[in-house]
Amino acid sequence: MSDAVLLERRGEIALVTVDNPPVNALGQSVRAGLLAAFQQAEADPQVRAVVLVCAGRTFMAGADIREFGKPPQAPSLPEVVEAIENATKPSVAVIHGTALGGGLEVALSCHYRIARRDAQVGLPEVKLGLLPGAGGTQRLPRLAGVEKALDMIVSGTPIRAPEALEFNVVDEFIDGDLVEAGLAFAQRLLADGKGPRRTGERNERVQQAGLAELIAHKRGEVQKRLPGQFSPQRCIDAVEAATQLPLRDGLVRERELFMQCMESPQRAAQIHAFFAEREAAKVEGLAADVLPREVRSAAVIGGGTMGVGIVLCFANAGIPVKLLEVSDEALQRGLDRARSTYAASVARGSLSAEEMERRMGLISGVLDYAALGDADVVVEAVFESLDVKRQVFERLDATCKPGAILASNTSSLDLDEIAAFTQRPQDVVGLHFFSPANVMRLLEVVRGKATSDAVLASAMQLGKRLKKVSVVVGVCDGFVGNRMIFQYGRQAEFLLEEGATPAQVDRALRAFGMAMGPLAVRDMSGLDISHAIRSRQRPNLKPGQTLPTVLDHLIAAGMLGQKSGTGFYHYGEGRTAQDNPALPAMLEQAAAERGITRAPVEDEEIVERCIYALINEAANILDEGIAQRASDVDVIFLNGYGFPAWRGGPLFYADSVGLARVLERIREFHQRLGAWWQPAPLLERLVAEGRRFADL
Ligand code: 3H9
Repeated sequence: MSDAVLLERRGEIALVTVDNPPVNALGQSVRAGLLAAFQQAEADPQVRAVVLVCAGRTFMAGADIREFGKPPQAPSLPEVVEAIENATKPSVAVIHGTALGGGLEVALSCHYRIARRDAQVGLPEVKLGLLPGAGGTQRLPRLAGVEKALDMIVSGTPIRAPEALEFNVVDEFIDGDLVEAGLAFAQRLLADGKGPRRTGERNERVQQAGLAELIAHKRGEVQKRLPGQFSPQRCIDAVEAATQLPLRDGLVRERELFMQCMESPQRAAQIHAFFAEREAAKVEGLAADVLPREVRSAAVIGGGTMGVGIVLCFANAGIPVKLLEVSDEALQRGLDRARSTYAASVARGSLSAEEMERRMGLISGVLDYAALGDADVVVEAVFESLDVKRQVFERLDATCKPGAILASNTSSLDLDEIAAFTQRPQDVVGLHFFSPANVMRLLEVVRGKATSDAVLASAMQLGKRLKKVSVVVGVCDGFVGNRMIFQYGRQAEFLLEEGATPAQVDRALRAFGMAMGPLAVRDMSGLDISHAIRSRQRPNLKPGQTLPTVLDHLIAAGMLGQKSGTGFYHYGEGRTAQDNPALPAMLEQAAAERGITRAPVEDEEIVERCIYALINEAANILDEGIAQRASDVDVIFLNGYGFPAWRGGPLFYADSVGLARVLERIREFHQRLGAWWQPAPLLERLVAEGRRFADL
């Protein structure tokens, strides 16, 4: 037996306990321990049934991802689950927390499954560029049916225990002590004379009529929704095998497909993304003994789209929150907006009416700063003007209790200047939410010059409670994400002036994998906003840095994007984007102003110009210490800007292209296009030293 797995005898029952913190991942020692325990139980004539439980906070959360890409070590997980399923004594998996991936596969190979009501089960392998490789694609359809199994395996989204019960994945709910519940269930099995019930032998649900059509439909849908992604289609292939082949052959097919995914570069990128997200939670330079401040109540200033989105984040996390506005009318508009957002979720079925009322009950509206005196954290989400921020922060300084965290949601102003409006700059931090704040996962936590360790740690902890992916960034124009996106967006506009069309630029970048094209995004967020940022940046341009002028022409014509019905595109019935007929003449004029003639542009150039602009700027950001690490930049782009997870983020992608190649292209662009393409010194150093961003 290994240290991670304990085998005990409880009368006629063998109790197997997995104890491998933090998440009971199925590393080699757990696999070996499980195999040995089930073999011993099988061989022991005194044992009549086996109960499998996990210690700590969760059932097994999957294979040990850190072992992927290394030489395999016996026993493999498929061997382990086969031994469990084929045993002649009935086995019971007792599930709490999250039974995920290989963890659920182990549970599926047990003969019975019981679970806590708040447990979740799922096969999230697809999110790592993989598919379930220890029988999950063959056994889950046999229990839950092909349609449900396909949904779960292709989306990777776990289901909650009540749904698991409905779909036969779980047999019964349990309360109280896991071991006691498991033993009681096993004793009942024995008393009722029940023996093994092998999932792999339950063929009825994989042999129904109409499955071929169901699978073909799913394939088409995934092709459309997730173009360019390798593992979702392989997931479908594997489930299809369950409907066409006997278990043994289906398992062989699953293994082949699993190995294909394992070798795919997309797998490496997605696993990088997984660990990058966890790494981002770690803040450099924080004293080990720093204690985050407790947040029991919150306040948000400003009831616009952003402010209300932030209010919803607090209410969703169960934190009472006050919304402050300047007039009754504005306050009512904000509260109405909160209610109507929840009502839309209720209409969609993703929230119960009862839960909506509970959350609305946590939100209260106030008109007077005096009402904020007891708030543990205040987030300002008012108009982006330093003057307006000054008024807000001076009043917060005068009214908030000592130790309150004073946060600004500014997306581009200087946080240090904002902090200096108060007598307590150490309590000021940036919380840069992304719109819509209640939906987007990214939170840039801006560390000002004076921000104290305790306030920074509190902000990170708060981000986790709000279910955000929080990344620490330093102070500069646009922080990390927007500073990079300025470069990307500017290239998109230059490319239009040089001869591309909005549809071509957007199509090329969507084909690369971006969730939306850059020009469609601009139209959505409003061209007046882009124009205002551009105007603010104009005085700070360096010699040789010129700006595209197409935006000026659009604004002059009153074309502000979706809100005015026309921008880079024209929006007809149902908001479908069509060509803007006025745009070609504007682009001709812009080209003439630059002294160039418009000519066709290759898609490859579009992708390289936009993506390499991100990479070059990210290298400067790292050099200046604005981001803590290269993988943080990837996390920001994956969670806030629709960068494809299967490419791992801009800097993982740069490493995979090869930095020498990236630099070579940037140097060419520098020669041809001028100052914006000044190669980042860090990129030059890395290439000279033969290193990658991952080596930093
Ligand atoms: C699989 O199973 C393949 C099989 O089908 C076939 C095989 C043949 N391995 O997320 P947290 C670490 S593929 C190694 O912050 P939470 C994590 O890095 C796998 N390490 O906690 C972190 O370490 P650190 C399918 C893992 O409470 C620490 O645990 N399974 C693994 O917010 C805490 O993690 C999945 O994809 C792992 N599998 O969330 C599930 N999982 O402290 C992946 C976590 O050093 N895991 N760690 O930074 C999760 O979704 C979440 O971790 C979980 C807990 C929901 C379980």
